[in-house]
Amino acid sequence: MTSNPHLSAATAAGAADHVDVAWDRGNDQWWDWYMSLADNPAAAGPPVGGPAPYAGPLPSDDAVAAELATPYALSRDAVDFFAAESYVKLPGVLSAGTVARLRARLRELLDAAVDPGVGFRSLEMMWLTDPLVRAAVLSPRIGGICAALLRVDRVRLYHDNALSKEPGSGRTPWHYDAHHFPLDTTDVVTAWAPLQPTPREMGPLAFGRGADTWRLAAGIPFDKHGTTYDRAVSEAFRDAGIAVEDGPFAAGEVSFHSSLCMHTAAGNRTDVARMVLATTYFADGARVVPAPTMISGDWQKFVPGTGPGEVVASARNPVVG
Ligand SMILES: O=C(O)CCC(=O)C(=O)O
Repeated sequence: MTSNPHLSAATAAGAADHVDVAWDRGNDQWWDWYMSLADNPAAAGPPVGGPAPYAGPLPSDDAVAAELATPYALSRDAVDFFAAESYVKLPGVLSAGTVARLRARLRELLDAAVDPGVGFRSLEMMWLTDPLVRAAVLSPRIGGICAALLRVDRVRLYHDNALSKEPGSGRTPWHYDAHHFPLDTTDVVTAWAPLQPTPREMGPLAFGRGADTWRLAAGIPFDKHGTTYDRAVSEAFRDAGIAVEDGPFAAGEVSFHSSLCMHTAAGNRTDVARMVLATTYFADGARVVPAPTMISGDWQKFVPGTGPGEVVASARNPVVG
């Protein structure tokens, strides 16, 4: 077995599915590792042009914050769809101007912090220092949607994430987030907000249909060194006839997926970076699991001072919405 170059000697040790060891690098390195586990059998097609940049005037930070503070008219059908499918895509959560403003800010933050040579660039905890990102991450509009979808009174923040899949970067492997987040609840939801219109060729987030589909993957041995897990999940879904929703996102459309939702994303074969603000929230009252694994990354950064078995309610986990 060839060891994965993104792993340290400690995390590489043992069998390919041995993950009961702490992650010992940063979260950006975690993403580099995780993306390397994607099976990229063949290019899905030729390079194509990406979406045109937003042409209208950019709203002020205050206007963005005001928009993000207003409630979203969530339909009963959307809540029912989320319960049945473990994800839902909602149109018009953000205005096109807000999308463009957030894209410009996340680009600045990523460019300042992350090596431009990396194909999948990530940055988290931006909300602690950037007021515009804070308005989005602590948005009553987004937090309200998440609480309503989970049918709970209150959600707390787990973390924010800027994710930039650069032109030419490959697939995101199949996974479900309950495998990652060291939280003892599956009442966890990620708001995945693309920061441009996102056609299929750009690799929009794609979902395995059906709330129980994760069970097909639960018995597949994880492979921390290579792509066998991702490939086996694809095969299991094909054999079971699982439908995959991999359609485009319009500007301002946001998807919400639970931690049991199986999801993936195609590579980006456009000439524009696929930028996303992905923010995760959980039902108030959740605890840290007894034994987090290396798949949880540098999780202490997101829940400082909170050990295994303890309720997650640190200053970095405010109630949202
Ligand atoms: O953006 C991607 O390609 C993956 C994101 C993801 O898996 C998530 O936000 O849960």
